Amino acid sequence: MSKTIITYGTFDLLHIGHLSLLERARDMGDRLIVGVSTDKFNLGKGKKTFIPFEQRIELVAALKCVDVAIPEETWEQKRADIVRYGANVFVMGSDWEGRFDDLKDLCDVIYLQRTADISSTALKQAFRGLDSGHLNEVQKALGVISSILEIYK
Ligand code: C2G
Repeated sequence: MSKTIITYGTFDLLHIGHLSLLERARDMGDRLIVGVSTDKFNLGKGKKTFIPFEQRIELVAALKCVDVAIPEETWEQKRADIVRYGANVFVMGSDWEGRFDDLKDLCDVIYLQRTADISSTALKQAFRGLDSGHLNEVQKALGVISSILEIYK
């Protein structure tokens, strides 16, 4: 009996905390579905992303531990997604502890320990200290990463 895991996130400036969460989630089952927050949805969360949605979902979809990446456009879509993909387990990091317990009638809800000392917010703060020239270099470098992924598609 195959086991499907589902999780959601912004995954801005994809970092080891995101990867660790996704790999631990994948290891709990046979298939991992990941909802990636659109830029519009993030504005609703009061989050301005550094990397546009199209690149964030491409980077997440390229990860070995991710089987399906879908857009996350609303808070409410989780229930329909869980039914649509037959998810057995909903996983989030511990910073969301308790927030999605209402989904327990549909599937198991598990919160995994968040990775300490790294966050997209902290990375963005570090970038804010750069002048615009350096910031352009960083964005170009990040753009190079997604074009490299094109080659390996
Ligand atoms: N995470 C983690 N360790 C970190 C940073 C993030 O384990 N150092 C986890 C979060 O707990 C979350 C996932 O990685 O489970 C994605 O984190 P974000 O991209 O910050 O997601 P967020 O903006 O919190 O959006 O509907 C749910 C929302 O889409 C979650």
